[in-house]
Amino acid sequence: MDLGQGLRQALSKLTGAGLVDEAAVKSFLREIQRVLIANDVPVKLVFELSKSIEKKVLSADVPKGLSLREQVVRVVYEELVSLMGEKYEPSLKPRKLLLLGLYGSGKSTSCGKLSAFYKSRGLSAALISCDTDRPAAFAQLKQLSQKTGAQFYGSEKEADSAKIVRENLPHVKEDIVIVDSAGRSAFDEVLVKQLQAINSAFAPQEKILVMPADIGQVAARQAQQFHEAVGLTGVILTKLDGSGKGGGALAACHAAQVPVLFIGTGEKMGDLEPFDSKKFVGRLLGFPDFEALMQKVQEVAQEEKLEAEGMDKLTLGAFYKQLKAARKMGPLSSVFGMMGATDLPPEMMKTSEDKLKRYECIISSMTAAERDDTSLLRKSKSRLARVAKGSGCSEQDVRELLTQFEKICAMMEGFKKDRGMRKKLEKMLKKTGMSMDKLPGMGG
Ligand SMILES: Nc1nc2c(ncn2[C@@H]2O[C@H](COP(=O)(O)OP(=O)(O)O)[C@@H](O)[C@H]2O)c(=O)[nH]1
Ligand SMILES: [Mg+2]
Repeated sequence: MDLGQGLRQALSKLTGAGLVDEAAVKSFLREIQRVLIANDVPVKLVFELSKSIEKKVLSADVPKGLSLREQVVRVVYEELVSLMGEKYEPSLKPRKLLLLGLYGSGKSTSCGKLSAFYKSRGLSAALISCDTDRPAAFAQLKQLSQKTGAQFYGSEKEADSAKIVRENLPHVKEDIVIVDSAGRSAFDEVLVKQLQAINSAFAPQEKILVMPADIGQVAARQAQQFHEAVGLTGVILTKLDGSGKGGGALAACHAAQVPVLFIGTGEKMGDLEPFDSKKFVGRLLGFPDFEALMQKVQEVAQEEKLEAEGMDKLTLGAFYKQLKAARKMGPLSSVFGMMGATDLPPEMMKTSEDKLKRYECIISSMTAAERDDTSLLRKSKSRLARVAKGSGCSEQDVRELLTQFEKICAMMEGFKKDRGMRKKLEKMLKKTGMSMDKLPGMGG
């Protein structure tokens, strides 16, 4: 199970629990610990994190408008963000970048991606091939430069990489100059000497170590070694698309105070993004725009306070309205999940257009009293038969509707302790509007 899956599962267990109390929070924290450790986040960091979550959740005052479960989600989000590090804002000033790292870490690919990134920001870019070890390295980088439209510099015959820099640099006119260096299968003296020579010939503002995310917490030690050899300004973590250990590598780098500048998320030239821990964690937890969502939850809670009571009982009429609204917006499972309604019967969320029409007929065939109190229909065969006949549906259809409705009522019962959960759900449906399109599965 990867980090995102594990975290989402733990969260949905917690938010699905009928009552979120101290015991539920503690068992949730144990699960989070297990997931993080299994995903190679250093144990020391995991314990610090869970201690800090526990302290914030159990001893701090819950901010206005948040229930305990929402508070837990918020704190977990914030703590994970601070575990993974800072957001990187790439400078758009002309500058020189040296990429280094071991074999196959993704250096050459990242050189190409970086040139594409800066070009998309309106800067011109140059690539200099200084990998004189691998025979195909020159051709590979040249090809990448053709893909991204970067200028290419190098010398296929020259074996001295520092000399390549010295000879080519004076001719480079581009804003962003990126040097691709040779790797080794392990960190050693030969590599260090070569990098130091390039470093002094090139004098780059940025020295960026490229590491694949699947090395997990080893990332910290590797960064340390390279830092001592040439001094690093940051790292690029590649292959975050395939690795469940990305969280471990990110956390380890942050703990070692090595900033993660970019992450690579695929083999294509566009698959590079400046690292943003909020975005990363939001995606992991399944809420890409977590802050907007949280704000909405709080707004809804505030409004709800101002409003008079009057919706203490869920009626079939209100249920029907809700059902129709839910259909219009597409699957809302992530919003509902966040608010604790993970047990919403899936068949209800998937109710077909046809069924909705049938439900509408059935409900409109009921008397106001029956809509207010469905037990009348359960108690009286003749009432049930009358509604079925009046709506042109079978008695089975009517019973099915009652059953679904009763399930919802039972679920709502479970939320009684949770301030105005039902009203929140109803308001979420009304309010969410455009911005919810950004959530997973919300499109269309
Ligand atoms: N899936 C994925 N593959 C990557 C990523 N970055 C690099 N690769 C692949 O990793 C392999 C090694 O990359 P390369 O740039 O040649 O590594 P180098 O030896 O450090 O220069 C190539 O097959 C790349 O396509 C990434 O972010 N995601
Ligand atoms: Mg290479």
